[in-house]
Amino acid sequence: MTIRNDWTKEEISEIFHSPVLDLIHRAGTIHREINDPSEVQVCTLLSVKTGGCPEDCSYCPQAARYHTDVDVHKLMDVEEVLENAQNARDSGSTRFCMGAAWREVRDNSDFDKVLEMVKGVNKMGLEVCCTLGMLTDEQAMKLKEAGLYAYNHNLDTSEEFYGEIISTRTYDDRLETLENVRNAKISVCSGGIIGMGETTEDRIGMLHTLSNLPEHPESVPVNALVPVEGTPLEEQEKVSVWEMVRMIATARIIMPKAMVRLSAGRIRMTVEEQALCFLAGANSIFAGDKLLTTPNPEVDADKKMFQTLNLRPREAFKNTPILSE
Ligand code: SAM
Ligand code: DTB
Ligand code: SF4
Repeated sequence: MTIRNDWTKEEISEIFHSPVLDLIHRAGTIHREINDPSEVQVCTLLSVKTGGCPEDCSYCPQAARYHTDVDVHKLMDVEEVLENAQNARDSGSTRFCMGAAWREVRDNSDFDKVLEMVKGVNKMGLEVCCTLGMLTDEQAMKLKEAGLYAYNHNLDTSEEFYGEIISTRTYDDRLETLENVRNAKISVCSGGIIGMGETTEDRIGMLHTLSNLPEHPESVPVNALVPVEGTPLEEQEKVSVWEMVRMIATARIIMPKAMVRLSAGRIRMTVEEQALCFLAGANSIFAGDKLLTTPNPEVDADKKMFQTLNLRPREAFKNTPILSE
């Protein structure tokens, strides 16, 4: 399997626009060459610092400037976070991702506390992931030393559309953080959101940027917008399953070794729709009845879905390149 970092937009567009059943077949074939298609990684999210964020991301319920129902909460205590991680592990999760509504990490006692959380979760044998906003080189190194396995930092959309969604930071800021994460030898998790009013070209543009990074992200989350009352995108229409399928399948074909994560938006998808996403190469989900602040399917409903589709939770650290110490 050749891994390419020189995809052109035209090539990606051709794949993206191919007849949908052909697209699913092609992506599914590649998926089966690399992964056991009956394995899906189960990840758990926890919002360790909620709301009050100074940024203006139009989709986000945690931005202080929008009037949403989110309860603002300061950074959680280390023990409480570790209890949550233990529960997540007990219910079958192998990756635990801690999210903070920060623009960027600051070198203060809150960051020291996050480093303690990372250490504790790592000791439990979970893949520990964080999403804390922008990071410097040094902060990335400190997280690595504490045992961080992965860092989530989404490009969200194309470079061209980015300014329509967020004005308080640039696409280049995002790319710089991804570079800092990569340099620190932390596994990269980066993807985006569909259903924000972007065009198909924007979706292809984002996939083009991700697939032409010097190394592909090890994990690519595909989120469907969860429209939240009070945010500028509250009225956006739901995306169809075929749009999710096209994103997932194209990501699988152009970044074959990445974990492609069927992320936000499952709450409005049927089991049949999710099955199409797994056929198209998705091999990871977020479980637990809450994502960061918005609802997600109940744990029991997901257990039932796994039984119906004969899926198994994937073990931690499987087939992931050993990121050298
Ligand atoms: N503050 C950090 C940042 O922006 O990088 C980390 C947390 S932020 C909530 C993580 C990601 O969640 C965003 O990049 C975005 O892709 C996703 N997200 C936030 N709100 C969403 C929504 N309403 N629907 C779908 N995805 C959303
Ligand atoms: C990602 O791409 N999706 C997750 C995770 N990375 C951090 C977050 C989805 C958040 C959805 C909105 C919320 O629950 O607040
Ligand atoms: Fe803040 Fe992250 Fe939400 Fe943007 S996506 S408003 S940076 S929490």
